[in-house]
Parts: sequence; structure tokens; C-alpha cells
Amino acid sequence: ETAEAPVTERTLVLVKPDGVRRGLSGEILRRIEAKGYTLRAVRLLDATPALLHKHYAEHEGKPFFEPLVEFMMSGPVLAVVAEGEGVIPGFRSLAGATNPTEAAPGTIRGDLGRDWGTAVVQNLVHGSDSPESATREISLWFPEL
Ligand code: RTP
Ligand code: MG
Repeated sequence: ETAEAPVTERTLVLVKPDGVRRGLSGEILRRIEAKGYTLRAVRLLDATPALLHKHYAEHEGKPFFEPLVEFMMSGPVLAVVAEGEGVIPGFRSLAGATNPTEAAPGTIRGDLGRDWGTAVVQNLVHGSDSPESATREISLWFPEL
């Protein structure tokens, strides 16, 4: 009996408004592809409050929640579905620590991000943190997939 081929893993990546504004979308997509992951879907959009409240539901009530939603509506977001074995933790490794001051050099946040003294940390990218989050978030940002 032969083993089934594993179902290909998918994650949701967002290039946040700071990344789009700074012209880093291409560099961030380049790093995802250079790592060997496949871009399955890409969309530039203006996120609505309803979408962001669902996307960040786990953070509702935290002190940074409203500044975070404001920041995420400060310009267009590039939403990406990336695919490949291990892509969920793999993209989190590429992204680096949440705080760009602490993120290791070599990571997206460590190489390209910094503290700008804003109300909420601007850290260039989002990546799903678990298979459950990935499924939920992909259905929010790409309902047709
Ligand atoms: P993300 O969800 O965006 O990939 O980032 P993450 O997992 O590294 O961080 P998470 O804890 O999920 O927080 C989501 C986003 O909220 C903002 N944040 N600000 N104390 C703060 O000022 C603070 N904590 C979180 C960041 O934009 C973070 O990416
Ligand atoms: Mg998170």
C-alpha cells in the first residue's frame, strides 16, 4: 500500500499598508518565492472594518485593537495565498518576530522593518499562525477559493 500524497498546505499572507506604501510588496513576494513556496492567489484591496474585525477577532478588546484596525485601513493591503509543505510555520519564520526592533536580521521584519513610534507596531506582514487560522483567514480574504 502506498502513502497518500500530503494535501498541500496553504497560508494567508498579508502585506500590510506600510509594506505596500514603502514599495516592499515585490521584495516580500520575492522572498516567499525564493524560499520555494508557490503564490496561489494575490489581490490588492482596501480592507473594510467588517473584514478586519473578523480577521483580528482574537484581539478584540485589547488596547492595540482599534489602532491596529485603523492602521490596516490606512492604505491598500496585498493579500496572498502561498502554498507548499510547511508553509504556515515556514512563512512565520521568514516574517520574524512581531516587534521589528527585535526581529532577527535575515527576516522580513528584521531586515525591512523598524519602530516608527506609531500607536501600533507596523511590521509589514501578517502570516496565519496555525492550520485552523489559515483555513479561516483564506475564506475571509479569498471567499472564492
Ligand atoms: P500577525 O498576526 O500580523 O502575523 O502578527 P503576529 O502573529 O506576529 O502578532 P499578533 O500577536 O497576532 O498581533 C497581531 C498584530 O497586532 C499588532 N500588535 N501590536 N503590543 C502591540 O502594540 C501589538 N501587539 C500586536 C501587530 O501589528 C501584530 O502583527
Ligand atoms: Mg497573529
